[in-house]
Amino acid sequence: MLLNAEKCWLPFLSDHCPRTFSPVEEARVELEEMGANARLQVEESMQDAYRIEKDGEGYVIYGGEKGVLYGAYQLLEKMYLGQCPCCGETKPAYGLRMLNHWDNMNGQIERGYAGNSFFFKDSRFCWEEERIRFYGRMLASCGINAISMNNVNVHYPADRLCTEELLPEVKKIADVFRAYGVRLIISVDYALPVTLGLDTADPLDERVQAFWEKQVDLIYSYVPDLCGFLVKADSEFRPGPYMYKRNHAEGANLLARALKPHGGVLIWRCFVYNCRQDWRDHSIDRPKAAYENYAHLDGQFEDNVILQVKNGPYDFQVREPVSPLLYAMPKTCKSIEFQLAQEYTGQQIDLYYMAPVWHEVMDQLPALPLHIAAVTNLGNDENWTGHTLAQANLYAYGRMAWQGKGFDGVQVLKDWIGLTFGPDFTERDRLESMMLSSRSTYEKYTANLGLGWMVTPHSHYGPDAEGYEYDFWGTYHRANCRFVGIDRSDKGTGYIQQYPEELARLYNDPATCPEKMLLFFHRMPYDYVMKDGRTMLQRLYDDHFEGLAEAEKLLEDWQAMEHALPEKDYLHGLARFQQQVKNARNWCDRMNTYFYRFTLIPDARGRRIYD
Ligand code: GCW
Repeated sequence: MLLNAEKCWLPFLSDHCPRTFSPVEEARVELEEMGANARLQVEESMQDAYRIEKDGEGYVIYGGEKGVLYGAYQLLEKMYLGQCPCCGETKPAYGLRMLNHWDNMNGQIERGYAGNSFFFKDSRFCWEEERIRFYGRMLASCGINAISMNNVNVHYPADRLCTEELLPEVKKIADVFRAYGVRLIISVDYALPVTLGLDTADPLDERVQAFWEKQVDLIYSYVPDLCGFLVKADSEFRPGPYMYKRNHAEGANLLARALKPHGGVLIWRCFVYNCRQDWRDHSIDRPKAAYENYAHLDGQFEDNVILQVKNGPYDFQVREPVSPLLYAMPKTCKSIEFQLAQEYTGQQIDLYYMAPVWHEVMDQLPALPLHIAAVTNLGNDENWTGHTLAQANLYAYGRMAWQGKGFDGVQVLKDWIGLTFGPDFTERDRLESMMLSSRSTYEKYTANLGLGWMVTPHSHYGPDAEGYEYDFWGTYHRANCRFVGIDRSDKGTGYIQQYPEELARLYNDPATCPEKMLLFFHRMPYDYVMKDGRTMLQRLYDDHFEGLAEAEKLLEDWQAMEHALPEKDYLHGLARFQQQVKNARNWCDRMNTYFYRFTLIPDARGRRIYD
């Protein structure tokens, strides 16, 4: 049984192949060692797709250049797990299956919970080829085909990644990733023309256009298959076209036009909102922002622009509705952005398997966007992800990006457990059920009924019911002694009207609104009677108590698995589950007390709520 963190879910890959072997050759050697004779048949037109067949001599993997690599990894995986490897043609649901690192060049990772960057340190590139190669295999093995290394908040000297200063280094790392079918994306600073000497970055200024054309030509002379640029503009103090009174189509098209002759794409984030709101001002409602900034621009973007929209309208809270922008803009190419980094979801200490969230989003969207992205949960920790079990989110994300609506988060988890802990791991059912219930447990003790943001400001870890209440970020719940939540119906902020009619109708009425999002969409009295007869307040109390009990059960379950785990890994997990129980207790007590102090209504079941 294996829990070699460095190896993660690729137990069948050994290090004995000479470095000169291509990833495909390497995979073929591994297959031979597993007793499978495999021939690879490249059919260029198949691109990323592959098909595995069996004949008298063994397996044949048909696929495009990348497809055969995906197929070879899939065959290895299936053989290791003892599953049937033959498949009809399988092709990815999304074209670009991206990971966005938020790594700063000083080595720190914004919202990183697994150590420091494995790309950068002390304001320069700093990477070990072995680790990057291994990372390339991890990505290819689950089908991810593009990554950005540097943070979307581009700080000096990362703005120089697209200049002569750092391009030779970008080229070197791109060469390593290329072998695994992974293309690079550079996060660029919209104000680069100004940094490098122009007096403006106005997208309609010809000098700015000429600047970007020249810069992009230079970049492609180093990295001819660069995927493109990723931009966070006019958001959270980043520069952007609004500084020049231009809209975001004008802003994005500037870069898109420069990239187009090289086949590059411009990925433009839609995370734009007023982050200087006055809490006294009820006329602004932050979740409305993305739609308000973009929806009316449909049809105005160049065809190589991809608008990258966060899955929810706020910011990766435990539970949010699907962003209304994902239903809008039929003429514009979009990408959906998830966050594997557990910023609001336990920071890779508390257990949180994300597949249920992805299912909710995909089940609800009538049509998937063409591309998908996720903020990584990786760092230079020995086990890549801080909590070893958080690796499952990366693996499952890749699978989900491949399978789209057909994604089965339970089966993928079973596979990940088998690959990581060995096919004979005796505790797999227990581990599976711990992970499958983890999101619901976390939601119960931290963020009930769609209430988010009750977290410690800045770190976003631990409870603070009013931490953001009087701040300028626009994330209020406005609790008082009778009500909590924001009315986003047609009588309130009108946010709900951004949805297609049928959904808007469903959400608009508290009686039909899904209860798990009740307080996101509505401002409700504490004595509102929920569908099961409990009052809303009692439901808040119960959820917190249940969440704590479930966190305690997770710890017990982990302790019961001690016999099946290597000591080091057991102890690593143990410390995290113990911390999770402390966290859950803190959340439970503080949140229940918060609501009790407002209402003075005790728990109907007589449990202790501190006053
Ligand atoms: O959630 C917020 C984070 C920021 C992040 C921003 C974004 C990279 O707190 O750290 O900045 O989202 O998505 O741009």
